[in-house]
Amino acid sequence: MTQAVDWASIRRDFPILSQTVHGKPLIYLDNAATSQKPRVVIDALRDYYERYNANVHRGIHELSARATAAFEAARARVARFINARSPDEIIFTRGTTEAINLVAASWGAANLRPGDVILLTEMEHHSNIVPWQQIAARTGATLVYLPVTGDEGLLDLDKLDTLLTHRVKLFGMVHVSNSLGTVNPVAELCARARARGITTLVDGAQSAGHMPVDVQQIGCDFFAFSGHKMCGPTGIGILYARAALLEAMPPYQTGGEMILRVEYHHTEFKKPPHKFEAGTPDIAGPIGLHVAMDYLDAIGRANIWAHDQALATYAYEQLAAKVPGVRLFGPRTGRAGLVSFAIPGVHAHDIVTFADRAGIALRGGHHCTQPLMHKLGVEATTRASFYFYNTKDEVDRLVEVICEAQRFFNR
Ligand code: 7TS
Repeated sequence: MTQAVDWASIRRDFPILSQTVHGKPLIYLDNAATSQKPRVVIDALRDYYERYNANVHRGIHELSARATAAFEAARARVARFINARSPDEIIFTRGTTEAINLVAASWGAANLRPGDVILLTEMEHHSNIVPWQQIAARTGATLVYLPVTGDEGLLDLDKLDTLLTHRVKLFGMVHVSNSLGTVNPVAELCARARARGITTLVDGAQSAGHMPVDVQQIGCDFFAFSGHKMCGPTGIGILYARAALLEAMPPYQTGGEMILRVEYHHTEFKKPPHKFEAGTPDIAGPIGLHVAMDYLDAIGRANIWAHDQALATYAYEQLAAKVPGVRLFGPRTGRAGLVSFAIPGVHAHDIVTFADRAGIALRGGHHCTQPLMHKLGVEATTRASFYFYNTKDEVDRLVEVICEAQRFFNR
């Protein structure tokens, strides 16, 4: 259920948005790369450094106790945010990329054998491809891809059953595509994999913080996401993993913090999640992310999702109607909060540079999905990605500027 939200007042929580760029009011439409931060999150970081900065899990002194309590409270908050069964299923990482690297290096090394198959989709971000290529090369496993249908950017689900062979050990899938805006039916995909005993990993970089996420309802084994794309600080990410998997997995990095006892020739590790967090962690990161999650839930993730979807659908329809020859990628309906498009004869980098002069922040390029770009037959797309502080007026201005850019470069 969505309810009336005072979006204009929420926008004022973001100090960075009330500035001009190249003499024009900033229109920030690069939220898929990173989101902006509300004042409460920035304040929480300063508060930590000004009042209780200390290392965690080791000091007996008061500041260390306070920092440790805040750090572990953030872990519990993440568990509630995605409905994990226990905080012990939450590992702090640097981001989605490190979370997936952890799974590939630890779970992959322990479970993959020559001839095994890692099934991915053709719309994965490089961070859910390259770590698997690396572990495949080390273990003798191979990579197979579930196809994307074409410009509408849907997964070819009819092919799934034939691809889910007994050789498949892991099925990795992106929840929301960062370059198409496709929302994949991850609960269904995970159910079909689980029925065959296949382990599943969902890349939630573009979904967490944008829509309600419930890992038990999705039914995945691993779920990875980044704090900085959901109003939190950079440098903090999350790996959710089912407890039984974490128990069985070997450590990722080793050293201080993750040990119970070390001898010169032998070490006993802590239990998860600490087994997977070697060294001094990012402490301010989880503390800031905790406040970000509270902030998002006060607005309501269903409200945010409805708002983002409405802006993206409106942008898609306006671009389709007003930009002659535009090629739009991803589904027309049911898309997440971004639009990705190409204009014949104009390079995406030229459009982004032109838009920048108008104060609009876009992204042009392959969006770290080069194989998908090759499949679509483009080198790059221009992408506008929205969040809850963006407005319909900003979309109107975007479409105006894209039309101006097209006239400018095609004159
Ligand atoms: N997976 C997806 C689907 C992503 O969109 C991104 C980042 C990542 C993984 C990696 O996240 P990180 O926080 O570890 O870097 N996507 C983008 C983007 O679309 N533009 O800049 C970064």
